Amino acid sequence: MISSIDIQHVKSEFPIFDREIQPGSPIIYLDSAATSQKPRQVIEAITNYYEQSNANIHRGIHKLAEEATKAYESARARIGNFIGARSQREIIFTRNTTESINLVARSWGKANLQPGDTILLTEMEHHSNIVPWQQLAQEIGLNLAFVNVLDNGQIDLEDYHSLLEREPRLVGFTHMSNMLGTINPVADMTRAAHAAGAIVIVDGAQSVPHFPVNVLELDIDFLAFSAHKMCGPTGIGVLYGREELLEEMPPFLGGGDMIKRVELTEFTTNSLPYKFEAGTPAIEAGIGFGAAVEFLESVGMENIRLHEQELTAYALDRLEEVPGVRVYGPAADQKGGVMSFSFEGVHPHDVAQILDSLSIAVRAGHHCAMPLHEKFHLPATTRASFYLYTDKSEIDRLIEGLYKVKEIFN
Ligand code: 7TS
Repeated sequence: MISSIDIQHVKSEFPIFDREIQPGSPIIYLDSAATSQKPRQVIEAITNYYEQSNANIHRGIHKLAEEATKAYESARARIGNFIGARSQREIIFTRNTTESINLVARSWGKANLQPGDTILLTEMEHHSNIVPWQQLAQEIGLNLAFVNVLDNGQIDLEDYHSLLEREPRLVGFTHMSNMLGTINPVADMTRAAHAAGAIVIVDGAQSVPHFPVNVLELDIDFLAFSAHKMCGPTGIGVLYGREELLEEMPPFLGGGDMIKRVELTEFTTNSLPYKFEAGTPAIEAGIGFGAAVEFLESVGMENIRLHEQELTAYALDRLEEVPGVRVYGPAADQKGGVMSFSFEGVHPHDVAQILDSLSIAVRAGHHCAMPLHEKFHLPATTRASFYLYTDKSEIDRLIEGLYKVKEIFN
């Protein structure tokens, strides 16, 4: 397979890669699962808003307010198209994936769940798709069930189907694991969940940035994702929700913008999506998010997936060469560009620190997936994660770095 991305051109779009951490040593950024780097066009969209159109949105009738509102709302439309939503009313701006999931738990959950109801999650969830459900479970007395993850890093589908027999009201799972890189069969899992009478929320924090995701094709009810992992700014994310469900849900936060009319003792809610967007939002971040999606579309999501598949296969091969290294998760065709590994006899933080001294940025820890680490009897792992700007020579540098770790610890 030949990379379908002109990697040098893509890289040149990211100003941060001009930086040298030590003289002659540019950054090797292998921490994109935590947050991605930002291309010039995103940074410029944000700067341009502040320099040319800064104003609050949805309320002013002056020129600047009109421009700001138009830029923010066209970002929403672009993002809606990007994930195949039927309408912009289905695109709720939040702060991040975490807030999107909390919105569903607080709003849909409180309105629809009764004591004794079951929520089905998986053992490979990020804390943000566990803790909000635990909080709700404590409050209203729900049962939480978790689908087993197999040793090869895949969801145990047999266990999934048998847990669906408990008739959960809601099923929530990640599209792609941020530790194992596992890509889950969302369409099949959703079909089964719907057949069992559940609604489905998908955590798209690691999928929407890396391959084409279409909410209609997948037929999911909710999708949560964050701009900052997909070349966009921090401070903004999306909750996609099926319009019929959103219409029935009570607001999450109360305040300005989410109302139609307020009297001293009561209020009526605004229409979608504003019903869920209380207060002045991160306007520049919304505009930057639109620019990020435009950038990703110009490269092509299929191309990004092909490029990352090639990197993943290459990295798995090369990591296996290093004595003492063990990578977790499935084979390359089932996996995104996330390599969590252990190094026999060396603590993950030491691995990360030595790599850092070589200008290689990786993450060490539990990656907000403590239950999954426990499952694999690991206190922590070192994680290298890739994106559209990662190239093979950087994986080679990582491997050289790991041989250096070996040398130091022998
Ligand atoms: N879900 C998954 C699968 C994630 O990987 C993350 C962030 C989140 C949810 C939460 O996203 P946020 O934008 O609300 O923070 N994952 C990581 C990570 O792997 N390292 O740092 C953040």
